[in-house]
Amino acid sequence: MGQSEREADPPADPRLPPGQRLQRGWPVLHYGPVPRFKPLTWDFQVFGATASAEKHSWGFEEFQSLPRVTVHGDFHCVTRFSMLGNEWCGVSASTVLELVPPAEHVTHVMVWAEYGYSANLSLADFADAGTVFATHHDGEPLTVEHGFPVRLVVPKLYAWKGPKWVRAVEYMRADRRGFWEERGYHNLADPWQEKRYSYQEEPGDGPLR
Ligand SMILES: Nc1nc2c(c(=O)[nH]1)N[C@H]1C(S)=C(S)[C@@H](COP(=O)(O)O)O[C@H]1N2
Ligand SMILES: [Mo]
Repeated sequence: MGQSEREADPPADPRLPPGQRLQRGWPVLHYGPVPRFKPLTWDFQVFGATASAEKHSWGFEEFQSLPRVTVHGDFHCVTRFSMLGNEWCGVSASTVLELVPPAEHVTHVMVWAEYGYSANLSLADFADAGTVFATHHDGEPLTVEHGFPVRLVVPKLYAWKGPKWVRAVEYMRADRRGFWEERGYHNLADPWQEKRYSYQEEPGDGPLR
């Protein structure tokens, strides 16, 4: 087929970061098994360097009754698919910071999920208005495969920074690598700068491996 017979490609959506393509439908992607939800023992802990030096914990009903927000955000997996314009409803990370203030000198958080999955974030990325502990996507409760009852979403970063099946947040006075950050992914995960892999890191981008 000659070049002239081909339709020109439609212009790329400006919301797509470099190297990403649009995904229709919502794939399920994670490492390991899907955890079973146990409502009686489920809790959401905030621990580490809290201002009170105490660990804080919400039960399932308590967490569900925290103030809620709706945010719109894109979703970029480092394996190169993106979903645009998602609506997430849940508890803003900034609400967690208000209700359980971090101690002075906290610079990073680790978000922990079932089975020890974790992702580290700078306090600034965690406090971003788009960062939400989501319980609903596009008006529907999350399915268990997508993280029910609670997952984090950080729309401005690659999606591995958003653990499904979240159980805890740890306040930290220094950065530490999470699950994928220890296994070759970039500490910072900025999709607009294609910070995908740890070999791209520059001094200061993350703690030593
Ligand atoms: N607990 C947990 N959360 C996780 C992961 C995981 O392996 N375990 N994978 C991450 C990655 S790489 C992506 S792209 C998204 C995928 O979310 P989805 O399955 O809802 O599309 O979940 C993120 N959260
Ligand atoms: Mo991913």
